[in-house]
Amino acid sequence: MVRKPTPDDKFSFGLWTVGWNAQDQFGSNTRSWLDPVEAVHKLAELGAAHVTFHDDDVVPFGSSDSERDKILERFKGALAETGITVEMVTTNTFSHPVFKDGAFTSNDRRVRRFGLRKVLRNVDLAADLGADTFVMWGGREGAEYDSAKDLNAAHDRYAEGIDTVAAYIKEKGYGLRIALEPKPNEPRGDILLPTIGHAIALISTLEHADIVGLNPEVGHEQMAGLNFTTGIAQALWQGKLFHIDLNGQRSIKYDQDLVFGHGDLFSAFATVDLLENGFPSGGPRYDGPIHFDYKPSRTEDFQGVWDSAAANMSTYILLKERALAFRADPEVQEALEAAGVLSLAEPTLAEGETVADLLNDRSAFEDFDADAVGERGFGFVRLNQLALEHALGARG
Ligand code: ASC
Ligand code: MN
Ligand code: MN
Ligand code: MN
Repeated sequence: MVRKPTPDDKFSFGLWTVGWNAQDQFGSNTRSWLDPVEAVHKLAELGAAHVTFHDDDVVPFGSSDSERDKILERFKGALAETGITVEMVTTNTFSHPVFKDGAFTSNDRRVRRFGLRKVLRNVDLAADLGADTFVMWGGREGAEYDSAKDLNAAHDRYAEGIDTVAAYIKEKGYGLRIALEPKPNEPRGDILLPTIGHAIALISTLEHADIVGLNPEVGHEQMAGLNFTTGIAQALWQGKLFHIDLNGQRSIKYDQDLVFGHGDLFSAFATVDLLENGFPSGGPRYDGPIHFDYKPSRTEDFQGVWDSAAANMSTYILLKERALAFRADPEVQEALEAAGVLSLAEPTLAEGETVADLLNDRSAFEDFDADAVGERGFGFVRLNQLALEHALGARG
């Protein structure tokens, strides 16, 4: 039996996840609309602590101000009744036809200005609800055709848009940080900021880079054939892992948004190990919410929706137990030592040593026996097997 999640687990769900009506490219919806108020109650029962949403998930696009106020009042009532809080808010700048060529990078300036206004209005709501993070997934910022976009100007406009929102957050004194969410493709043929690395590079050019970081999604990196854990490790190292989207993906194909662990399970183990145990020799830690961005498969009815929501949390709890046991195992500590994992934290030059000192150190080069040192075995396979046996629950 897996223990039941509690709010201390900091589990969080997008309302668009359990609320997805399962319409896809090839078929109409297999489930009906889910009232966000019902979703909040159900997620609270299951043990979640937070919800997140796109503006349009709660307030339908085009609602009048008075309709919006009424809907939000009712929504806030559900939050108050359940104790669920909103830790992140994001903006839908991808569904309406007006955004078919993007929002911040649309070739139509009127759309860029409308997109910015939609985002800024939602920043106010995020602050009002006490969220910490404002996610930007630029799903339509991209192209199908290389001739369709001036890519120099597109990066200028993307940076301009993000900096404008960041400046607004600072001007208003909101306690919000922006988290960009990379994705390589789908719904556009190619999306700008396709991976964690691309996004970090753009952030470094921003005027307000200090409050802009990342919201990496497991499946989005894996769609690009990349190692998600390696990606978030670099984001952590650079102080940019502001938020996370956990889900499952089975190799390079369309965005599956499976339950966490239902894709590459052993990679999910490594992700939880990093989130819960940190780096082997210390370093920056993630302490934000454990946010799931998955889609209950189209085959599921509402029972399946709630089973799948619970499955994300159960998988995380199980992997966390296994990851803690892995690091606590003396045999693993010994294997880490033998593999040199812990010695990587030692700087390559000694304290105070200069390049000239290194050049004068004959033991480092002239007298260095590369052939002898080249014979060393690192024992990584043994270490990996220990990880696998822990992941499978075969050890302690
Ligand atoms: C988001 C986010 C995504 C997309 C997608 C919309 O806010 O994190 O990955 O929107 O879930 O379907
Ligand atoms: Mn996805
Ligand atoms: Mn996501
Ligand atoms: Mn998604």
